Amino acid sequence: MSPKDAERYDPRAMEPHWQKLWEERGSFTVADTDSREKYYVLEMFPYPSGRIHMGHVRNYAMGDVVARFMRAKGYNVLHPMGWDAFGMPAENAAMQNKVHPKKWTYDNIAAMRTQLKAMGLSIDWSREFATCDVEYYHQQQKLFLDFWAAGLVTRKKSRVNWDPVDQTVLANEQVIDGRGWRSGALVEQKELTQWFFKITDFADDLLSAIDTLADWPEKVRLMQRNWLGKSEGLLVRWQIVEGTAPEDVTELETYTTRPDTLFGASFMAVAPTHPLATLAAAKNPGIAAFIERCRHIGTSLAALETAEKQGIDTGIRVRHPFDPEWELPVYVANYVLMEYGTGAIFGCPSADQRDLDFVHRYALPVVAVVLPEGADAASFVIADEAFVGPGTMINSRFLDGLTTKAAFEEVANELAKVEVNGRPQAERRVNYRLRDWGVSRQRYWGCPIPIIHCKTHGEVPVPDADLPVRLPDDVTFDRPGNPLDRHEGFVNVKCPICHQPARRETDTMDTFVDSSWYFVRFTAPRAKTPTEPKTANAWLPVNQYIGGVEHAILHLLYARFFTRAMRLTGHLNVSEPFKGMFTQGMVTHETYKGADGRWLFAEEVDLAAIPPTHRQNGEKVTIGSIESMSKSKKNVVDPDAIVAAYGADTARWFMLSDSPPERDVQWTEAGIDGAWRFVQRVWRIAVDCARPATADRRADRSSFDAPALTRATHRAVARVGQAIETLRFNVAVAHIYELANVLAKALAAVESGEAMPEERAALALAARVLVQLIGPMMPHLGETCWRALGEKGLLADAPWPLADPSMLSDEMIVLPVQVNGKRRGEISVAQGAPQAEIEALALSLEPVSRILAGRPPRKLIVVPDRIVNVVV
Ligand code: ANZ
Repeated sequence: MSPKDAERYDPRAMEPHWQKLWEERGSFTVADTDSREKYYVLEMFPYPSGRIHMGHVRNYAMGDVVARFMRAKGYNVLHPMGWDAFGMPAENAAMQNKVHPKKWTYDNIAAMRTQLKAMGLSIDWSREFATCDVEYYHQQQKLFLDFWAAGLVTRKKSRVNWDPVDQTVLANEQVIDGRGWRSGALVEQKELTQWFFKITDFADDLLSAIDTLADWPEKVRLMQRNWLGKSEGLLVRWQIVEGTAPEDVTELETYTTRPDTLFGASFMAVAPTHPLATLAAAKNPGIAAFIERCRHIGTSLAALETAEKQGIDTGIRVRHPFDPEWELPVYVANYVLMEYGTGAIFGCPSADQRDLDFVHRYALPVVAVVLPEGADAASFVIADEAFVGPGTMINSRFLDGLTTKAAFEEVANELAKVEVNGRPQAERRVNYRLRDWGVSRQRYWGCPIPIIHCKTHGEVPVPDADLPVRLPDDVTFDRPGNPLDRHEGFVNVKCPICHQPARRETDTMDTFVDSSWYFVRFTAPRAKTPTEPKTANAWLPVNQYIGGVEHAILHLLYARFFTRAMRLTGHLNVSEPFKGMFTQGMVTHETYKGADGRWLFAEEVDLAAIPPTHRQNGEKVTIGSIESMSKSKKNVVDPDAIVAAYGADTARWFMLSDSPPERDVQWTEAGIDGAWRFVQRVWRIAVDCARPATADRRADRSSFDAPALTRATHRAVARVGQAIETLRFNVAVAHIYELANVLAKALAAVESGEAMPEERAALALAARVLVQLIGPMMPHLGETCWRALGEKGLLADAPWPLADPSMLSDEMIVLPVQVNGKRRGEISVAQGAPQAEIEALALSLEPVSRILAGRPPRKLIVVPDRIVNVVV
């Protein structure tokens, strides 16, 4: 098709054409040796479920805009793609459909690769890999052994969530209301020997380095902090009243962050698996039965917190540290975790809601010990709600009148002086909620752990020459459990040291391990070592990482751990994996319910009817709430269908245009139609501008304000660039619409075909720029228009246009930005730009965000057209 003649733009013809050309020319293949400044942009790699969904389209469209923009800005851009390919769904498919996990996975990858390629992403496909490629997990096994040698891997007994149906360990997140997320079976707690990565070794650093992550969303940093859960408290040893505990146990150690509330204590509680509970259970079947019931609640704090607080009195009594006459009962309680602190607490119901809920069941006393500011001591009581905040101490003997903080110090100091069994009665202690990372999975479709168990030599690493430990292909899925366990050839090996019969480890690694370093591997995907350290250091950290907020905790934390562990073992030398992090919102859609209450696909509903009806049976349909697209609610839109009907550019444009990228975007027919119309509009503008004017207009009759169009063009360049740099794609889109409008108006004015030379120049510049600005978002349309305008090369190779500052001056103003009175930089904004835009720009300035380190400013003062003051 000759673009110039075409009235309508046909993406079906043009999109594959450009994709082929980019591929042939290797437009997006990156060389490490390129001397231009490096820029690494990455979207979280997909799980090969079989089809891409709209969330992927949004995610990859955003990353592609950044990649294409930075390339046009002159950077050497790395923008790779791969597959997070191990995991349970492949095994489930194997069990249900009798297809091998490997085939299922690679077939899915092939299908999804085709889909992603149809989106026209500027990806360096030469670096593609899947985590289930033996070349990848080979290197991962080496990393495991390096970590092992560095003391970062341990094997220990731990209580795990056990899914009796799937016969596997579940992460806490996979236990929902006490049931396995996949099987729905009641989860049990089981003691298993498991492999762990010692992520807790890095707890301090993982926490303090969050402050350096200035380009991460504050909510993500907060989630990381909370997950690490640093708390500063006191270890308190309580003396057990003689003769009340079995086997003459003499003390009970508790961990508390609120020693100030010690005089409000009304009971002690130990975890169901606490040694004292075990001893008590041995003598008392009632206690044993209670503990057995507790085995069926998940091990997570969340699971424990939602479960009803229950306990049982053990008959054991302890003495209050400040009053030998004061005895407190020791309970076994379901809400106390063995893995946290010491697995034992003192309960202060007036200052802790869980304790309050607990005592309401067991009629234990509630004594208010903290008076909130402004409350009246005489009338203050605690009923159903504990007061957990700070205040003034009451009913607390020598602490009365102190602030909670001072009381904490007082108790800590006093108890440090007292000795119990030769040790101080209390010691300060910093605790992290973070646990070591259990990486063992009793599954087939994962990276084998390269260890051999020998009766004589214990755990022996598989020698380097024997790596990789390959997953055998000939496995069966006809029974639950781990197929590797019953694969004789895999299991039975010789000890590498004594050559006696030994047993191969059959656990495979958690798939989170695979995704913890794939971004490093992209820097040298074919290396015979896990990394090429020099190359890794040159590319890392990833400049901009983009993905779903659902990975804001675990994946990012594990990747941060891996970066540290890989640095320790010499594989790279950077401190953080991701400099910039962006979490995009979800793609949502209306939901529809039939008369029988079942979800319906949009295609099944006649929406034009009033009220909407079912196309087949004519029954009334209720339009439900707007929800994230999900197969279960049938409110999904298939990207393939959209690409087939409108082309990838239209889908990309819509995904970027409608809402701020961090917010949810609602998929609507009207929205996609609007995007489609804009595609056609840009095309018409390009065609019209390419048509040579037939005659010169007489110099005294200008048809439009050419200087104004040129100024608008430069303004658009500046604004769109700034918006993309700050990842405000919807704002970029709005500025592009603006330019298109001005340009279209000017074009309409010269419809007669007559234009003055300066008018023609202004139109040509505006059209050229418009095409360049849409390029990162709608690359195929961009290339087509670029050609239509008479350009010879590829738009993908063209540099980003430069805005002439003098053209901005009457419209754009430069505002200095101060932090606490000191000038830290400047922003350029349009005169009279909305306050919100100025504020957002000022806060996104690198020096400002660094100083703020995620905290909101105390004050933000914008003096219109003069200055921005940030007070921290
Ligand atoms: C007495 C107390 C009084 C507490 C009070 C709180 C409020 P963070 O801040 O998360 O570290 N705790 C300690 N170990 C526990 C365990 N293994 N399972 C369940 N709860 C446990 O929480 C520390 C607080 O959580 C500790 O302080 C302890 O209860 C409880 F008014 O001690 B506190």
